[in-house]
Amino acid sequence: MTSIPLTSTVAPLLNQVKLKPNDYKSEVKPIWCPGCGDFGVLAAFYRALSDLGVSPEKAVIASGIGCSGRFPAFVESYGFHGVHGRALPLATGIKMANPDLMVAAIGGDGDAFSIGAGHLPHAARRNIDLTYIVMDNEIYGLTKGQASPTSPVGLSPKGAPYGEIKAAKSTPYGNSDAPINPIVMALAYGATYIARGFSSKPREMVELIKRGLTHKGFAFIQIYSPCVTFFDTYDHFKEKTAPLPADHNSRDKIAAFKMALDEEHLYLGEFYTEDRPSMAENARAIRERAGSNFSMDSLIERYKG
Ligand SMILES: Cc1ncc(C[n+]2csc(CCOP(=O)(O)OP(=O)(O)O)c2C)c(N)n1
Ligand code: SF4
Repeated sequence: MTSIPLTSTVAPLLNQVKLKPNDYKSEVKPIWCPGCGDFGVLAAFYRALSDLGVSPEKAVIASGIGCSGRFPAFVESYGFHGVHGRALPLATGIKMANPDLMVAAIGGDGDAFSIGAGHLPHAARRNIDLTYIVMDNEIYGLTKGQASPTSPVGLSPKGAPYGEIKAAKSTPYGNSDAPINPIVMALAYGATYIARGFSSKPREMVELIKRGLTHKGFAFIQIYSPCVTFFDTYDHFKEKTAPLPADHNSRDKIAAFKMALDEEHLYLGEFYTEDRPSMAENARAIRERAGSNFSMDSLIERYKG
């Protein structure tokens, strides 16, 4: 078996340019509502690229549909605004076609955990070398406030267990579906970097994004990013979030599950990290095992008539 070096494919992309965070702003001005949590995530993303010294032409962002899906347009880099729920397949294709790029996928909780949920386990188990940032506002923002897979039980137009809600037309008598737990999902599926941030905690977010972007393999970052227009959860997250305890061992998966399942706190920080060969490394190792026999033409010949 070929030995596989555990090095991120993005290492050669670091410290290539000296640009300020504002240099990563595109000419397209965000059209998010004033106060939307997504602004904080975008600013942290600019800062992370600047700190890492990544050249804009070496970065690609893929997104699905939603307010969150507009993200790539606001970054001075390559971007692909795809269809609803398909950020991960897009990002996977981009990274496999050109592993020498830094690839991020961005989505909302609906995009990631509802229509696109089938893609998350496969990106995680393959350990594709990219960073997936999910801006979780616990509602469908773009389509005006329906319940999402992370909405709390009880969400309705008349009120909610927390936060102010102006519309939840999909659940007029209250949402009865239990919310999913994204960190537990990512742990169970085998993601090799798993973290949670909050858009009101900029410094912490920048560090998590930088760690994700430089991690070898699939990095999953859930970021609480309140939707001030349809479900204002700022006070809820300010009250419930807490940094992971200083003695949390992020190499211990069972400990990570326990912290993710805690009902008292919504912990922020790095839950889990692991070294495992990435999808590109595995593909390269298979090519090496196939040796000189590997060519598309010989493969086609073998299956002809
Ligand atoms: C195939 C398909 N189904 C449904 C929609 C309608 N739609 C657009 S965005 C969206 C949900 C967006 O919610 P989320 O992903 O949480 O992102 P947010 O807008 O909150 O950032 C839906 C259902 C669509 N565009 N395409
Ligand atoms: S509707 Fe909500 S998620 Fe969309 S831009 Fe406005 S505040 Fe942000």
